[in-house]
Amino acid sequence: MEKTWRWFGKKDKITLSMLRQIGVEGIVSALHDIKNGDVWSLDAITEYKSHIEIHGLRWSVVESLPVMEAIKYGGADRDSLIEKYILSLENLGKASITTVCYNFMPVLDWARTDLYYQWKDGSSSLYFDKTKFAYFEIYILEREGAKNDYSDEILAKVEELKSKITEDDKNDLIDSVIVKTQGFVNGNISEEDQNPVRKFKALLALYDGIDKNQLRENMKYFLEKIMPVCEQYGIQMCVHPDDPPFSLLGLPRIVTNEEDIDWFLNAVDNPHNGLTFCTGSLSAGLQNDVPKLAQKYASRTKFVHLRSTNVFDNGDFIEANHLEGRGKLIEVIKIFEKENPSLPMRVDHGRLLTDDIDKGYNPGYSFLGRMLALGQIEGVMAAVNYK
Ligand code: DNO
Repeated sequence: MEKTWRWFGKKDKITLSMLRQIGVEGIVSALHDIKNGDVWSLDAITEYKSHIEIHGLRWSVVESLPVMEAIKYGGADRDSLIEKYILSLENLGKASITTVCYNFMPVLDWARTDLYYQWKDGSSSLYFDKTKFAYFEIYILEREGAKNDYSDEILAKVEELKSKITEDDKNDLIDSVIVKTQGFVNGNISEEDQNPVRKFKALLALYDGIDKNQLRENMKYFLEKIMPVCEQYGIQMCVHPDDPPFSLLGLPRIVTNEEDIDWFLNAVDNPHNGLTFCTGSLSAGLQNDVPKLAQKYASRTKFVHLRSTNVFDNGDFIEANHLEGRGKLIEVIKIFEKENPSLPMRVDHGRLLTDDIDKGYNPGYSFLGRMLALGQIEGVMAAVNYK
């Protein structure tokens, strides 16, 4: 597979020269400065692409071209937003950038409660604490009916947390769930928002009455509209699985498991409608056998994200070392190297290790942590291809 790396543009503290030195071949990036929903002009795309190429690399994958909420919930302006999306795709096609990752998750692009969960060795990783998330829904968002989504055991832990949580802890939790994890990926909430909780509640309200079937229909509608431009320019659309792959905040989730993946691939059975195979997101769902899914969907996979998780009995999950945990990366790499070896692959998330700490990297996107993982994955690729 092609060794790619997610880079956040010229403001990224990790430079293209650093990436070249560690053996990265392709860049995964987006025009992060363009407001969500606005058209990516051919000029802006070409300028960005040349900047990457001057550094001896190529722009391999767009991650992400964000799908606006109104497209997902089927708002009145969805057709005009899809028109703009098509124009961006057309411009990407003209610039020969043909792999486009996106997601169809309502409101949140991904969810974690802890960005610096401490490991015994002094490093840290991302973590999802189910009790904290339940507390966030029940007592910070005050979402109606939220309690019904949790077991008595979790609810008892939530009450315990409520009795001791400080104002600072609450603000940290808000910051982690809806600000810090969202802003840098062009999510709905950014550091500049004065009242993120109010804004978040308003976003959730947009999905009142939208169930799983409706969200599926809206995804199908979107895909059908964009397939002609994808066919014309050879663009491979690849949806990212929901992270985590289970229901949150009372919102429907439609890319979580085998049944979901079958559904969207069959609903629009076109080779340009594909999957981003994220071993990390999929592994956080106990229903998923990750290598089995990799084998089944290898031909419809257009892009691979490699990371792993461990899921605990209480429903929490941690981002594991890349070669450990439920992601079963060794098996997955073996499958993709055999079935679809030209795929772009990026190491996803890494721990904060030694010099990474205090560098202010985006959550999950450390330098040394990801570099270590890239080295491990490169080693596995070399081993599985050794004759
Ligand atoms: C987080 C990422 C997501 C992902 C998008 C794809 O680290 O996995 O932000 O890029 O959901 O659209």
